Amino acid sequence: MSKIYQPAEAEARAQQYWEDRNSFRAKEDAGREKFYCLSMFPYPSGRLHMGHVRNYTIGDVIARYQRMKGKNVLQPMGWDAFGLPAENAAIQNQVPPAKWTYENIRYMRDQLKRLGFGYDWDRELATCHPEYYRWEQWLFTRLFKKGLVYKKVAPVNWCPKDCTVLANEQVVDGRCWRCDTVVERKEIPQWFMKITAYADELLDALDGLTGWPEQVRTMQRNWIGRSKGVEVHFGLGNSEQPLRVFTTRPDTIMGVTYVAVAPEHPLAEQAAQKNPGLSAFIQECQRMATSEAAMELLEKKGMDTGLKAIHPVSGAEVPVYVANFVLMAYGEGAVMAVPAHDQRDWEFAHKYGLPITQVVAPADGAPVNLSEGAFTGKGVCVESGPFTGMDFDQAFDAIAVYLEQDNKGCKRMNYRLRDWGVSRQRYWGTPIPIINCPNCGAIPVPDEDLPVVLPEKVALDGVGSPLQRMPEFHETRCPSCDGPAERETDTFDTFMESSWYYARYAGGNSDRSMVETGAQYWLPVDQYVGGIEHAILHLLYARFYHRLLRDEGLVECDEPFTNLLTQGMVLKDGSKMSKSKGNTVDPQQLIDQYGADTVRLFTMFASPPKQSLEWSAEGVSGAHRFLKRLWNLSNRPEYGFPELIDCESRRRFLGSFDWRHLNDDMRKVRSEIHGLLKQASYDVDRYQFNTVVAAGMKMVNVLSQLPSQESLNDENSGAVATLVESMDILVRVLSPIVPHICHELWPAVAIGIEEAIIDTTWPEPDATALVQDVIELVVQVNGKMRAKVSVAAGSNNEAIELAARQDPNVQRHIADKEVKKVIVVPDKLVNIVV
Ligand code: ANZ
Ligand code: ZN
Repeated sequence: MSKIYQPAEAEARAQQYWEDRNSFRAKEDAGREKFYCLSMFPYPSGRLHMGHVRNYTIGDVIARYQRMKGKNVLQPMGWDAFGLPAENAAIQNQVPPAKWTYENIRYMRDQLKRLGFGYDWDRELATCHPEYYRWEQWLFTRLFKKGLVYKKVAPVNWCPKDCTVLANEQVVDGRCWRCDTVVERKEIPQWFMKITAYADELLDALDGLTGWPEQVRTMQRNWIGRSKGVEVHFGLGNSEQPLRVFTTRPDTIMGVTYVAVAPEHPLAEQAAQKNPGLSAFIQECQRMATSEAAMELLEKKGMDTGLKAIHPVSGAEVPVYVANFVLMAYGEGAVMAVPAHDQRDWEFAHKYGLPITQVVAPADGAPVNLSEGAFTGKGVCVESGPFTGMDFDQAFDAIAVYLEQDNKGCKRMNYRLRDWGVSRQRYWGTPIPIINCPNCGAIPVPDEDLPVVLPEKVALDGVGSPLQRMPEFHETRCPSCDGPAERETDTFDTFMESSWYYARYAGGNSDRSMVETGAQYWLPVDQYVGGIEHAILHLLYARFYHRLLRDEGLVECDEPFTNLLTQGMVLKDGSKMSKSKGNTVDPQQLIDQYGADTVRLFTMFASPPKQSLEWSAEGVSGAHRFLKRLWNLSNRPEYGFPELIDCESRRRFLGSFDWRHLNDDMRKVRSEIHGLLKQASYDVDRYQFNTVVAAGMKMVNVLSQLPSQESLNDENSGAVATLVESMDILVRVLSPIVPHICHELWPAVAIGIEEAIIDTTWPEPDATALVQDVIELVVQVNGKMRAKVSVAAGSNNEAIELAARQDPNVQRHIADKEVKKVIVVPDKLVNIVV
């Protein structure tokens, strides 16, 4: 072994070794407990960035640690290969998206291998391969038949100059990012997946996801946004159809002084036909942003339609307004306004001079001043006719019953969650497996015609869709009537592919089924690691898709990810490392300069996984210096002793060594090492890898201070044994984090069989080493051994006798007998004669 630490060579040797032995190939084994460890797969953008390195190092450390704990580990890797950047690159560099993507994959795969991540590369997948997306198409046609997907008209951002649909991020200040043309809203037919059919299940199951951060569960709860409320019907003079509103505060119904509808509401459109002022107002509203966040900041504006609605309880007439803060997509797209008890309604009423009527009072009788704002708390109903005196719950039920009996409303749940629009007017994605026939409508592509393969040889110019210019792609025949028909040229949202890749890995890349039966062994994922930015969409879509797979009989469990770790951001000078800020550090350059282990060590040591990591060049070189010190420990003369020349002889030497013969100094050293190991074992279970590294560093400090021995003899065997055992512990503890250097050091410094580190186990602290200066005594009763007790070294005979008598087993044997004599042989035994 080399005297100098040369990471590049050590790392190449270790990686070759793992590859030759297929060390990370995962195989189902019903007799062994499995552990499926997954890091979110990357978009093949070109090169790994520090965020990837951090994510994948955390995952790899967990996977390697679980392996050392005896688990059967699966850790796969693949590519989230469809997406917009490939199209942009294609336009800029005149290279087809497929070619660009495959080249990036090749480069990034090499980078991942160079970092020594223990992936089962046999299971690698890229979502842009037809072998992958064909199953997505297949499932979509199944869902079509079940009614879980449907087509409806929905708005998109449209650039009239480029004749192309723009993603939200391609609209900059209302203009096309490429040609600066003002973007228009266009309504086009699109496909939707019925995630709302699973809203309750997705929400309720969050309670069981105790292995997820509470923050993520809360975000998902709010996203689904289930509200318990009442649907109320207001009469409309001459119309059969009532005006429906959704309210969560039916207790305020007697305080309604007007109703407001969204600008897109049919009633608003109807009223605008005879009212040019109103029509202009509605158009103005539609030009404004309609995102909920923007809505909060928007100045509240409205206009009277002139229509009157009839209050379902009092029969009074109230005006109908169009208001810009009412969302068409929420509830019924209309609200009953209660200015006394809703701040938004209050402001609106003030602005337009509408009455404000108090109908709820605080339960404690406190006064309410409605001239300053609404009273929004719950309390008791006042001035509310039959409901006066009721509290919120009583009024809720009573009003719902009243409305139900009169056919003017009912209790219901409302959700913020919308169905998932999966159509993208993009080229680089999975073709939607639908054929549009003028006679038969939308017909799913039959199984035998799947996959619908995306043509890869295309030139992109950013104008229109290339698929629409390829009659050989879109001109087809109807599977139902055989007449001429058109294939869909839209592709799926790329969240589709990332919603089920974890299941595909588990089943292997089978061409017989979407998810092979072997997947049941691995699923669910035991540990998922990724960024918090995926807290809602990706993780919610995956939970939804998992249920679709389950209900199709493809997976058995209910949830895809048992434990979720969301790693913190990588920062530089306090702000997020990102291309747009121009403050990125290229991990490749670090790997070339210091080696993979240094990069891995730095990212694990700098902060615990959940917290943000501040980049530090000093930290990187510090990590490198530490690895050199670790390496130098292996060059100590002791490992050159003929008696300790290989693992086997070291193991024999330790096996025959009696730790009770350690002198005080060595006992202290050994106790320190085992104490650090105990700490590290505790921390590694909680994924606090920074303090595991810290424990390793302290061990190196302790061991570096041990004086070197020239040869092995009776005098120094304790010191040598302590060193040999400690190095063994140290190498094992660090091996998940810096596997390459540990792979090299293993045969040189560790005990056990002369095998690679990959098959080793996590060390257990020796309890007797932890207790400093404690000796163990045998306790006999009438000459028969009944117990062993530990006492502080140097204890007097009384203390020893007391400890012996207190042992439960000893007590049983002396309980009802008379103790005649107690003989104490210091450091050895106690004999109680009864
Ligand atoms: C009357 C009322 C009185 C309301 C009161 C609140 C307080 P969540 O909890 O988010 O479900 N609302 C209903 N549909 C709306 C829409 N399309 N656009 C904007 N606002 C809408 O909120 C439900 C409440 O939001 C409903 O209860 C309704 O106002 C409003 F003192 O009805 B409430
Ligand atoms: Zn047809």
